[in-house]
Amino acid sequence: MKNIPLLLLLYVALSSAFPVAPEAEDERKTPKLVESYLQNFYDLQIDHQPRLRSTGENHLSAKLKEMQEFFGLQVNGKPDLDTLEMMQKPRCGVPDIGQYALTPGNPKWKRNNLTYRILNYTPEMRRADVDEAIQKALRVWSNVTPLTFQKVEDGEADIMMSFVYGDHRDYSPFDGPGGMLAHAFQPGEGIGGDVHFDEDETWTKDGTGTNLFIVAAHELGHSLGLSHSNDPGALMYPTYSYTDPKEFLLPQDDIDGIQAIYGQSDAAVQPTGPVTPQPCDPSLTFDAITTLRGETIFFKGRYMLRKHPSRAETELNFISLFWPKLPSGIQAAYENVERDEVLFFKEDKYWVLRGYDIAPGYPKPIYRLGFPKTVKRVNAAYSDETTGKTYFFTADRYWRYDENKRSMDHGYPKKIVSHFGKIGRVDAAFQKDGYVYFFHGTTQFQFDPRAKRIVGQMKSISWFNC
Ligand code: 01S
Ligand code: CA
Ligand code: ZN
Ligand code: ZN
Repeated sequence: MKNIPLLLLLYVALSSAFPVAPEAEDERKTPKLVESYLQNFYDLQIDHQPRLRSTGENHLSAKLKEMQEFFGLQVNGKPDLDTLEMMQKPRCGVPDIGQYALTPGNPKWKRNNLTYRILNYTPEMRRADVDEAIQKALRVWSNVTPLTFQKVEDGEADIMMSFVYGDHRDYSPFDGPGGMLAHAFQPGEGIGGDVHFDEDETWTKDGTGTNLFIVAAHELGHSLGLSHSNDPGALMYPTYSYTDPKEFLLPQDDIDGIQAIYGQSDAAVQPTGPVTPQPCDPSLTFDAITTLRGETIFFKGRYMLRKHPSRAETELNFISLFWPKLPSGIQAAYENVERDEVLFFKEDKYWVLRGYDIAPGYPKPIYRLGFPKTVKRVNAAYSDETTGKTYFFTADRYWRYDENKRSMDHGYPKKIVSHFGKIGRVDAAFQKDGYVYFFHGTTQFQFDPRAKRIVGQMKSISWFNC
């Protein structure tokens, strides 16, 4: 069995008929509510098939403990009254927790000091660039665990990596360009831990072709015992999505997964990673918000949440999926409806979106808009369609820009509090249907520009039908 790559192993584990384990009896008596709740929100797999489990811990009880921990209940793994009560409360339909998955059977390396070897190189990349991509991919995991990786040049290493194509005699042939990009074997002897890259892909060190670093980091997750995650932002999510290696941060879901196997890093300060935003998380805050041709786009880290006025659900995407040229961590954005443009700001630079594409020649420095060179960032912006004035927020001041004259109005900056009232620092702002919405942490203020006063206060997530 150790000679079959990960995906086949998954299949075998789910389909074979092992003798009924004692815990399966308990699972049958569990109330339907508990089962369906844990299925919906905690990725509980119920196939009424016993599974291969090395810990011997009841799967359902483990999920119950996870849920009890999340809600601050007594962690006993039993569906007691408090737990049942919590499950019956109305809630948002988005799962609560990271969706990482361990490989069935929970295989893991028994040593923390592992070796790796690069057996051959791809002709499309310089050797040094391959070495660097692999080293960086290993560091992704060693940074958050007690694991270390040492490169060896010959002999048998724990993790053997190679570029191969088509049928390469492990019963998992590659499929030519596209489709399957690589695969890896779960921890174990021999082929265990090994990584194969499909040589029919165009491997690169940047965003063209297939980025070797990103795929290697994902495969190494398998080599260490992780399976695929349901968290769309996780590295272990099954599909490839490009992130600039210079900006890459291991998502929290993957950190949680690998630490569940190997424990925390030896570092004094435990590293944390980006959490995939969940629209109904009441603690959600935003980097920037803008309207775009009738939709409202909320920016958070490398993500954007898209809300269409007539659609109930909110769409979560990587910013890079729509606009590969934009960085993550957009700090301000506004729409100029008249010109059908959206401006994005990060640090002292801005980009212009014309229609659905970033205009050529950007980013440009924000002093071109009339800011003094001492202004290094904009926190929020919105444009008033009716007056053609755009408002920029920096710390406790705001600036006013004239879209018709294309210049900053005189007499600015002014104090935010003098015109908008006690809204504090502004994280994000947008204008919609005559009102301006200001976001400050998890609080949102509705401002009426005609009455020049705040007319409402809501949670920042009020737009997502939670
Ligand atoms: N390897 O780890 C994979 O997940 C395979 C699919 C299995 C059938 C082996 C794969 O190549 N998946 C594609 C992929 O992009 C979709 N994997 C790498 C990644 O970075 N997510
Ligand atoms: Ca392929
Ligand atoms: Zn292979
Ligand atoms: Zn995978």
